[in-house]
Parts: sequence; structure tokens; C-alpha cells
Amino acid sequence: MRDAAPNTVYLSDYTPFGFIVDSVALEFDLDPRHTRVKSRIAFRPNPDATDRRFFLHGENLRLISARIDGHDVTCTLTEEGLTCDVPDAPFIWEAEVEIAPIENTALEGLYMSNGMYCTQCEAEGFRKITYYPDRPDVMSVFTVTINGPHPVLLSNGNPVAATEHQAEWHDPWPKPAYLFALVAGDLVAHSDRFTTMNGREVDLNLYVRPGDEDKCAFGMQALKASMKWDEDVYGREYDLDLFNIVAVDDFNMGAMENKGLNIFNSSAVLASPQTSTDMNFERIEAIIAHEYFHNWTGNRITCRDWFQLCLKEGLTVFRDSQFTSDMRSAPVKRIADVIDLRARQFPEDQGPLSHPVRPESFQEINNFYTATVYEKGAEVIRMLKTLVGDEAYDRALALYFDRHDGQACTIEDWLKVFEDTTGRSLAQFKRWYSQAGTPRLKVSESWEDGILTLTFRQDTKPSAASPDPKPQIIPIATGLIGPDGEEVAETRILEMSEATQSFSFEGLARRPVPSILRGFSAPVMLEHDLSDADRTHLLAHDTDPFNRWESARTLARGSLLPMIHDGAGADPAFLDAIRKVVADDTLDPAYRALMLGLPTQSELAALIHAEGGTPMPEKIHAGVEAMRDAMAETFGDAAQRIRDTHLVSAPYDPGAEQAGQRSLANAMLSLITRRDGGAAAQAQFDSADNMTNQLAALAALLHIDRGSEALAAFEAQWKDDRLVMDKWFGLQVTQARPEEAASVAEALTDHPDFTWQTPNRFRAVFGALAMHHAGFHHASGKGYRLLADWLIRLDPKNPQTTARMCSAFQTWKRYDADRQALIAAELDRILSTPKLSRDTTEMLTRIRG
Ligand code: 0A1
Ligand code: ZN
Repeated sequence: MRDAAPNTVYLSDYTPFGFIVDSVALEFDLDPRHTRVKSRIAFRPNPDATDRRFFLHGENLRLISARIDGHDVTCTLTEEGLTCDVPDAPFIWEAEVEIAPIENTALEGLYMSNGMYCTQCEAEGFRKITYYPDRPDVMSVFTVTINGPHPVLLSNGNPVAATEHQAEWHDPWPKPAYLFALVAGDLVAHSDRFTTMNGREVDLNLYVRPGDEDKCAFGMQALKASMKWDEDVYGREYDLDLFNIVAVDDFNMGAMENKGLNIFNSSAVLASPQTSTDMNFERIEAIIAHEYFHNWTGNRITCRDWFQLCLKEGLTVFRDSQFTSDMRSAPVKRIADVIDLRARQFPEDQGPLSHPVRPESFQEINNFYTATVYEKGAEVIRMLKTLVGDEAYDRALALYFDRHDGQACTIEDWLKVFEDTTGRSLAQFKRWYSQAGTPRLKVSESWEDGILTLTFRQDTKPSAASPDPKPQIIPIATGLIGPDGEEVAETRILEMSEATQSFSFEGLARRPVPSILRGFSAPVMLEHDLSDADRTHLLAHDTDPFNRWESARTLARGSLLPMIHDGAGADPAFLDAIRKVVADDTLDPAYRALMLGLPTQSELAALIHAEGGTPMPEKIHAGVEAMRDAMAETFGDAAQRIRDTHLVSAPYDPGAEQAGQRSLANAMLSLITRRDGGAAAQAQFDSADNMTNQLAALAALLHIDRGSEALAAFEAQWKDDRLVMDKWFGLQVTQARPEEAASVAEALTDHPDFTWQTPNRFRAVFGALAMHHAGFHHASGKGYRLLADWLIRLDPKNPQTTARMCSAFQTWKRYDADRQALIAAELDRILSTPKLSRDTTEMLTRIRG
């Protein structure tokens, strides 16, 4: 482990590498402690570069030998790599290094998981495998030989040759080192085929550990659907004879798009009705699509440097959200994406970690795989599409693939294809990439002589990352709903570019209610002073499903605040309006279930803070619980009727239709459980034949403290299934009472199956604790202390996962002085830990401020 060395990298310092890599040949002799890696790399001077210093990245490598053109060379080694003198002409570099994959607990580079070898090279993991210019703008063709006694030996590209203990792979597509992958182990394949649009046959394999074969079918279907969708919608065809996916239990993130050899966290690919919830299925489908779509947006066209990460991630998230909208319900997907954006990206953008979609500096790139780069990055592309129109978007994308195939690109290249396609300047639009913070959009209305004028003001709070924010281009999709509920103006895109700007709607007979920011057409915070009556009107009549839902959300917030602040009762008008939409059988059940959702407690804390108050987590918790109880009373027996209507009797299918029925039925179950002492939930738990219903019943029982027997039964049933046991660990914390959440988490750390070095298990417990707003922020400070203890323990083993989990503290300045003092003490305690990793040091220094 390297000592924290604040070594900031700046976008403005970019220079091309001094050499071109024409080919790379690697040979691996696998051994847990003594893996040997031989490399043979053809370099030649880069005519476009001025700096010809020869520096190869390398970390934790034992150099055995290094040669240039067959002659031994003397290298200068540092903790970060090596330098040596090289000829001013093409040359062959040959090196041999030794590494110890079994000791690699950071899960970057070559490591071991349950006896199998696997790799994770994005962003900078390849340098832990061999000496190399480990930067995304250095692209080359790789040939890989693997020697080892394992039945399955995989790398990127197409297989060239294989004998019993050796396999050779060749990837014809030039790629950066971060897309390199190797897998070796005792694995079984679930295989299928796909015929591409030009009639090429592609072999598809999903490799899993023996015993997991029955969890592959859904992932394979999702892969084939993704391949077909990318052909149909983007005209992108797959480009190798083989596409492999491997499931790995120990993985820091969701999955990785290595060329032709995607590696997945097993939680992001393995699925069966008995062990996975509907939400798991949907997430798996989306992640498979995401990684597959990277083949064009990321691999064929990659990033020049890591500052351009949003070039591949924003676009690929946007593409996977389009895919999910097409496969499932578009309005439900849009609402789910906005809920997620508000839960994860807004806090980032409003706190000390705020950074632009394209950051301009970093210390550790792993800390910038953020909701801002990914999800806001996708929102920016969505806005671009809204502004130029669908047809121009398609032409721009065709030009992008045509012009930049095989290149490592920048955001400038990306915007230029839109400028060249449309003839329009995107200079101001580019601020969405360079400016941090979430704009607030204030609207006021005036009404005169049949003209409705909407005046908008945009404001972005200055932050350390963007001290002087400028007005941005904001597409505001707006329609008008007349007093009788009819739509009097269809959606129009109001294109705002000034700090303050007005737009008029003329020729109106009666004053309408404006429906603003339809479909959440821009990632902003809208402030629109509508009366509750007008919002209820939109809730009943808006033709835009997103804004209909948004009206319910805003009414819920308005009703919750007095309950939180003064212990007031729930607003009967709100309850009545919600009951009406939820009981409306003409609406999609999934949408009705979303209507019942309330803002998260953390979102309410942010709202109270933004309004100048101090959020008290215990009061927020009590307010939300009181609202849920009031909902249970309001629905009364109707809850049972709605549930009965939506119980699924057909064999389980994870598709949107059944999943929607189950989400509504289970939302009703949670209301019923508040009134029937758990009878219905216990019955559902006892008879459930799928994980969605089993887990929903268990959650409902735990919530009313009647879950101990079910919990024990669940453990007995699933103790050998690690992915289900992650749910078991997490749910106990999620459903704990606030004053007990930290103790429950602590007790779980003593469980023999708390294998804390497995990121999934660590996150099951501590991710759940961090998400339990009132539990984590309990006034005792126990939640803060416990998380800090465990972050200190995990950091030397796995800095990346530790650093990501530090974001639990990012909102700390919202809270009262006592809580702030408790958190500050924990942040300082972690920061003073000797040899704290660069990852965690950077995160905590930024959070501490
Ligand atoms: N590119 C992957 C995400 C990913 C990033 C970093 C990783 O390890 C440091 C692993 C995966 C994706 O977007 O899916
Ligand atoms: Zn991605």
C-alpha cells in the first residue's frame, strides 16, 4: 500500500504519449503467489508527440528482466513505474514480471475469487499486471497466451489455439489496456448463438461456477435482446466471433465491458425466480445491455483520457435507459431514473463532492465513477437529443461512429459531430460538461388578455468546483392543462439560455395550469409555486405521466413537512387524491405503485436544509411513518381488494407486466401489514414461490417487529446462496428501528457468514446502514462510529470500495451542530489512520472540506 501522496492530475496537462504501440503479446504462467507475465511490445516514436520520455506504468510488480531489441536494459524503477533509455526508432520491448494474485485484495489488476483468476483493469489496473503505458489513448492489438491447469482459460477477442493447459487468444481490434481481461478457472458455460444483421454467427457464453447453471438463462436472453436492439436502434453490429461473460463473486463494481470478455459481479448477472427479485431482474437486464453497448460506445470509440469518462459512460447509460424504456414501460423507467438521480446525484452536486460531468482534476480516478459522470452525463445527452430532435440525433450518432471509429476521443469531438450535423453552436451547451451544481429553476406566471406568460430564472449555487456559474441552456418541456382537465397546449420545448427569460402562450380562452418540465426534460430543481388545488388538478389530468407522478410527489412533500415539523396529521385531500389514482384500474399497476412512493428521508432532509432549516432525522422518520399509517387507514379495505386483483397466479415471469402487478400488490401488502398484525404478510411468506414476494413479506414482517421466525426460516432456506444471503443481511438493517439500526449492523458483523472482504457482503450491511437515514444519523453517533471502524479496517484491503462508501458522510453539513461534531470526529479519526489509501484520503479530504 502506497502512502497517501496528493498528486493531482489536471485535464489541462494532457499531452500525447511519445510512442505508438503497434502490437502487444503477453504470456501468463498462472500461480496464486508467483504468476509470471512476459510481455513483448512493439513501440515506435509517435510523430504527433513532442515529449519522448519513455515511462511505463507499473505497480506492485517484481521485475525479473527487461530487454530492448534483445539486449538487457537498465531501468530506473519507482513506486509508479519505470523509465529507461530507448532508441529513436521502432523497437521491441520485452519484460518479465512476477505478481501474486492471491494477495491482491484490492480487486484491481489480476486477482483471485473463489479459486478462479480474473482481472479488473479499468481505470488503472493493468499497471498491476505488467509495465505498460496504462492510459486510454494508447491503443493496440493484443495476443495473449495463458498457461495454467484450469479447464477454462479466457482472454479478449477470438481463440487462436488451445491445448490442455494452454490457450492463445487474439483480439484484432486495437484497444486500450483498461479493456484487457483474463479469466481462468473451473467454470461451466451456458451457451447460445446470435446471428448478426449481416448474417454473422456469434457464439455466446455465460461462464459461471458449477452450481450456478440454473441462473444463466435470463442473462443470456438479455444479452441477445441487447445485441438485437443495438442493431435496430443504432445500426451497431457485434464485431467478433465470440462474446463471453463471466460471473465473479468478488468485484468492486457492477460489471466491466472488457472487449469480448465482459466480467460481471455475480449479483449483476445471476438470476432465478426463486433467488432474485423483479428489481434484480430489471437491473441485470440493464447492466448486461450497458456492458454490451460499451462495445461501440467505449471500446470501438474510447476516451482520450480519464477526464473524458462521461464520453463513454454518459452515452452508454443513456443508451441503456433507452433500451429499458423500449423493453419495459417508458414512463415507469423515466420516473425510476429521476428517483435515482435525486437520491444519488443531487446530494453529490449539492455537497462537498460536487464536480462537473467532465471533471478537470483528480487525485484518484476511481473516485470519479460517480452519479454525476454516469447519470447526469446521461441526462446531458438526453437534453442534447431534445434540443436537436430525434432525427438530427440519429444523424449525429451515425457521424460519430463513422468519424471516430478506432479513436480515443474527447467531449469536444462528441459535441462537434452535433455541431456539424445541425449547424448549431453548442458553446453554451458545453457548460453542462464543465460546470458543477444543479441549477434551480424558478417560475412565475402572469395572465392577461388570454396570454399566459411564464418567466423563468435559473440559478446555480457557486461551489469550489464552479465558483462563478453561468447560465446554461435548459430545455423546458411545457404543456398547458385547461380548467376542465383538457390539454389546451401540447408539449412545447421552451429553450432557455439567459439567466431570466419569459415565454408566452397566446389565444387562451381561460387560464390554464402549466405543466412544466415534462418528462423531467432537464436535471434541474424546479420551483413552481402552484396551489395544492392546481397540483391536484395536474395529478388528475396531466397527459404527461412523469408530471402526473411529480405532482403527487410535490403534494406528498408539502403534506409531509408539517407532519415532520409539528407532528400535524396527514392532509386528507392529499390522501384522497392518492387513493383515487392508485385505485384507477385504467393505469399501469407499476405506475400506480410509484404513485404511492414517498420521497426518501434523505431527500426530505435535503429539502428542509435547502429551506433554511435543520433536518432532525428522528422527526423525519416519525413523520414518514405517520404518513404511511395514514395511508394504511385511508386505503382501509381497498388495500386488500387492490392486492387481490393484482395477485399473479400465472407461472413467474420477470417481465414488466407481472413485475408491475407484484409491485402494486406488495405495496398494498405493506399497508395491510400496518393494520392486520402481520397475518397477510406471514401467509405470503409461507407460500411464496418467488423471491419478490418472499422478500416483500419478510420486509413487511420485520417492519412491525414480527419477523424473527421468518428471518430464521429464510436463513435456513438460503444459507448456501451467497446472493440471497446478501439480501438477508441487508434487510435486517433496512427494516430496523432507528435506535437499533447500528446495533443490528454490528451484531451482523459477528455472523460467521459476514465475509467482510467480499464487497457485496460489506455493502449489504454497511450500504444498508448508510441508507437508513434515521438509523445512520441516530443522535448517539453509533452509526457514524461503526461505519468509521469498518472503513478503517477495509481500507488497507480494498481502498476502492472503502472510498466509495465514504460518500455516506457527504451530506454531513446539513445536520445540527452535535451531529456535525460527531461526524467530524469520525472523519478525522479515519484521516489520521496511518497509511490510509490515496482513494480514501482524497474522498475524506474533499468531504471534510
Ligand atoms: N466501466 C464499467 C464500470 C467499472 C469501472 C471501474 C471498475 O473498477 C475500477 C469496474 C467497473 C461500467 O461502466 O460498467
Ligand atoms: Zn459503463
